[in-house]
Amino acid sequence: MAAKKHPSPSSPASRPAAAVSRDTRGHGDELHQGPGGKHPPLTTNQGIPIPDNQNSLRATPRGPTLLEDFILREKITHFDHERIPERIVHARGSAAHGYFELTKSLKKYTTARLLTEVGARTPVFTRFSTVAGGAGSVDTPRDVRGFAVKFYTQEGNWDLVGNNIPVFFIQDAMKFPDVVHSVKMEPDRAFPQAASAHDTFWDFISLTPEAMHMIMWAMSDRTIPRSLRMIEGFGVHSFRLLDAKRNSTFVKFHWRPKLGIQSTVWDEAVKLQAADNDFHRRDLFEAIQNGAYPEWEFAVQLFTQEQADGFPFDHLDATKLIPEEIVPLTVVGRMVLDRWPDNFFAETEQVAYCPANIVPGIDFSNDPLLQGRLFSYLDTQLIRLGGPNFHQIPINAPKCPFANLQRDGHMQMLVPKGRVNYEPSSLQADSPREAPEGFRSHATPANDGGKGRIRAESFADHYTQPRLFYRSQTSHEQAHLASALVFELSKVGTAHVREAMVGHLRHIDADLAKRVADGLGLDALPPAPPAAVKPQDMKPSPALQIIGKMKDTLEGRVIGILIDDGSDVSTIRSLRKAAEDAGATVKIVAPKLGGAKVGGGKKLPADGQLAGTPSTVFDAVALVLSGEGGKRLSREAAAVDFVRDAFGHLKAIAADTGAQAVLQAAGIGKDAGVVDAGNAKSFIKAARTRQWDREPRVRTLA
Ligand code: HDE
Repeated sequence: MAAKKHPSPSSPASRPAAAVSRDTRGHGDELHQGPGGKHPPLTTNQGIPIPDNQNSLRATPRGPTLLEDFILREKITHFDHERIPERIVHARGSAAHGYFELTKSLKKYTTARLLTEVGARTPVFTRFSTVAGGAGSVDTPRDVRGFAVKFYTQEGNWDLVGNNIPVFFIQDAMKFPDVVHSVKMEPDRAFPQAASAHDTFWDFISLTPEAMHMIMWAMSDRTIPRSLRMIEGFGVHSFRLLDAKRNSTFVKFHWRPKLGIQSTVWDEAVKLQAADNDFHRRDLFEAIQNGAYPEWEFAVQLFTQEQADGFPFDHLDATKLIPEEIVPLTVVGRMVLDRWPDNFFAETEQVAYCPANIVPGIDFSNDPLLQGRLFSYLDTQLIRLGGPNFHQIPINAPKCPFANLQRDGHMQMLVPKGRVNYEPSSLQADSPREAPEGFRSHATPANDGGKGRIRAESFADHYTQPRLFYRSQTSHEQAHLASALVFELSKVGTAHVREAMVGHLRHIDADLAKRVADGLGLDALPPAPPAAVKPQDMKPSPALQIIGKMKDTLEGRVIGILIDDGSDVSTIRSLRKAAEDAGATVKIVAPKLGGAKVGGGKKLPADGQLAGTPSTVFDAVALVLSGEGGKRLSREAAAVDFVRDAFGHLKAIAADTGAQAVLQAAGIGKDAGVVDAGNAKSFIKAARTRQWDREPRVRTLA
């Protein structure tokens, strides 16, 4: 009996019982199945063709379902296992494929081919992440960003697993579970998600003086980046480069974004969490889809043991940085990300970075934090990816030949041939043998001092570098940092924790401590804890700023133009042209997605509907409205907020005469960043930066 056609297989309840057939081919024929093409037959994982993907095998048309239905069981079982345990840290991430190109040879220092062959391109897969939140959390919390690069070199995979901050919270891997437990959601209540502003984090930090330098960075605008395309990256630890004779030079690795470094302001980051949970992921995706490939310079700081001995800090302590003013950066290459992954799970989720993946010519230093990491990543991946063969997953597999005698285990994908799975052996001509030119470690002399659980005295200075960081900032950035501390500590319910933190700040900078104490409403400055080493004044390092280093450019930025029926088309056109000429992307926002009838009655389609496209997602905004449109939108909260937030987030605003009604409703006065929409040139000039001088007018900073 032929099946009676039914328009929706998903609503079988509406189907008359008499029309039901065991032969269901043809259901859905009337549904639109997308563009034509050559569709391969649907099969099970065993390759068995599936004739019906709509109905399970039932004993009768109305059930029960049969256990025999291997197609259903396979499909559901696979679904049940679709989630693997997410990363305990850095769970939320976005990644892209690309390449690394060497521009300057480091031949003098290393044998690593990727660092010696100028012009050679090495494929990379780079994953950016937040640290504290779960995989489904938002993109713009105040948090450190992971910056992990897998180089698929001809000599094996090298993973440079870094962050967007050059120092870390702790000096010893022993403390990592503690710092992570403290920042994650509190175990009894399961909140807050993706936030450090809570008691357990600040409790741990207030009892961990070595964290103070990282805290300065974490409370700075570095942790609220505008875009993943605009963050710096750091390998953090000292590594070694080894030449052919295994002579060692120390090295710190740096990534510097071509678009310049840029951050949001805190209120903007908070509102972005509502406007677009995926703000950074979408931004990276759109840039790559549009061919505006994100790019970073790769730079090294090279220094000898003798130089290191002269530093006023221990470079093996991951809470310390080497100011660029002491050891300058040398740019040796660039990384371009030019391909979005085909599948998020297979690639971004399953990629397994490991600082222990290193190639001949590069080596580790003794940094005790790095040493602990060398153990942790493989261990976590064994459980996260389900067994010892995760290196065979395509995203993790080296792109050079690899062969060894490791065998079997869960999910073995390879089919090794022959009898020989041991070494030494004499039975098989093609069994793998040792490679004399392979990876060798530096013969580092054993440290003086005996074995023990000892923290070196050279690690004891916890306040000099936080002071260096704070004092190197512009006054705007200092105010942001002090305000961030006030914000975070105001979410801490326990008074003694708040006070202990202010006590630490007194060692860093007296004015900072006072500002934060004032902001918290403390009546008196709490006592400073004892300091093992009195902080020193280092020469300020302007390289540690963001504002001072921002590039004067609109390249890679996005301008939003709010329009409505009757908007002047020539103003829109000239703003668009000026913005695009300056390298920005333009998006039209209108009350209706279908667009607005602009001057001349032509309809201009919108890229975003006003209610769902607040100004937080733009770098600068323009309002081009007729008198009528301006009046209408001045009564529309989304339009008033659009311009009020742009003003509050220190963005340039262009407005024509019709738009003045909206500006008035938002209480916006004139300043250098509020310009006439008819003057595209001055708008572009204002849009190239944030209006920092406006800030004291719109919010009270600590
Ligand atoms: Fe990680 N870290 N980490 N970390 N880390 C992980 O590995 C760990 C540290 C970093 O996009 C985990 O596969 C220990 C510093 C990034 O997949 C885990 C210590 C830096 C990523 C782990 C540190 C990092 C991770 C969790 C202290 C900057 C994400 C899942 C000794 C230099 C990589 C995983 C990606 C991920 C352990 C400290 C960066 C648990 C024990 C310092 C970017 O193995």
